[in-house]
Amino acid sequence: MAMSPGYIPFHPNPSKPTFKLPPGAVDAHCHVFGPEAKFPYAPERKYTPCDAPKEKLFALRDFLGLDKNVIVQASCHSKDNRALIDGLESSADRAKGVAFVGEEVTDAELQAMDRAGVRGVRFNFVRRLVDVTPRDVLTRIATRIAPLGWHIVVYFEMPDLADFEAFFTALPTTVVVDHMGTPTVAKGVDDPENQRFIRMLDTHKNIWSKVTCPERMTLAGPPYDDVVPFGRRLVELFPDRVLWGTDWPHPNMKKEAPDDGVLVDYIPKIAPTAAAQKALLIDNPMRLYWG
Ligand code: 0GY
Repeated sequence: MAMSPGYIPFHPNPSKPTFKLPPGAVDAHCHVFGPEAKFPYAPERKYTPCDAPKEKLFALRDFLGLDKNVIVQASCHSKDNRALIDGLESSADRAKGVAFVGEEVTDAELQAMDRAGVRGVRFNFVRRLVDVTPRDVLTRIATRIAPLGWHIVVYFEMPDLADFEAFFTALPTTVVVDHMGTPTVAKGVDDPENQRFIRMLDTHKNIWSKVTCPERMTLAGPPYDDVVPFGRRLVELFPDRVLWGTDWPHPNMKKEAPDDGVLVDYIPKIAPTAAAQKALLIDNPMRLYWG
């Protein structure tokens, strides 16, 4: 099946970052896509990506100076987590995973995923990507994965936060927000919507945030300086509850594929001290995924 019209493949030749990552750094948000011949995309998917197999992910990890990956199940594979599990099982424990499941998943399947290195499930609320699962179903899934010590990753867009906040804050696990809640950068870091997000993290110590995907939110383009205040604020306020990742292979970019080296060079702008970098890149992901 051909890529969706306008789909932009990942950068073929990323630059070597200037920022030297500390040994043991974790890319806590990335994906594997296919290869389709081995792991077909889901019939209900909203887009067909470019194949982005585990070998390419692990090569990028090594090229950038990263040590580990957290592979997040993307919507193009829906509830078929085989490509994810295969990536985990061939990583020599250098990758953990976040799966996407429905409530038909059996306890035996959850336990098998746990053994393979899955540590969470993703609840995706972005309508262009998925038919959103009803909240009562999500609540039942949350109740079943909580005893495994897993967490829940939520993907939504900031204008919808008012609608979701009560649901998120009632979840029984650690909750990790994808991409800083996808703020509207033009509104600025002090906008009431973003303040509401910060207040939610301040009040609920089980809620974490990925400080990922400046390339999705930027108006200015690379090196994404207009998004720096958002990431920097979260790293300052919640140093022990933030995660960084590349989002490789960057599905559904509108204009261009980001240069992964530039994304690594963004890290010291949001985490200027060695202590903040160590927490963001090593201590936090190790606690959540390898702890
Ligand atoms: C991301 C973001 C996107 C896609 C998915 O599940 C997905 O297909 O996550 C997106 O298009 O915003 O986290 O990679």
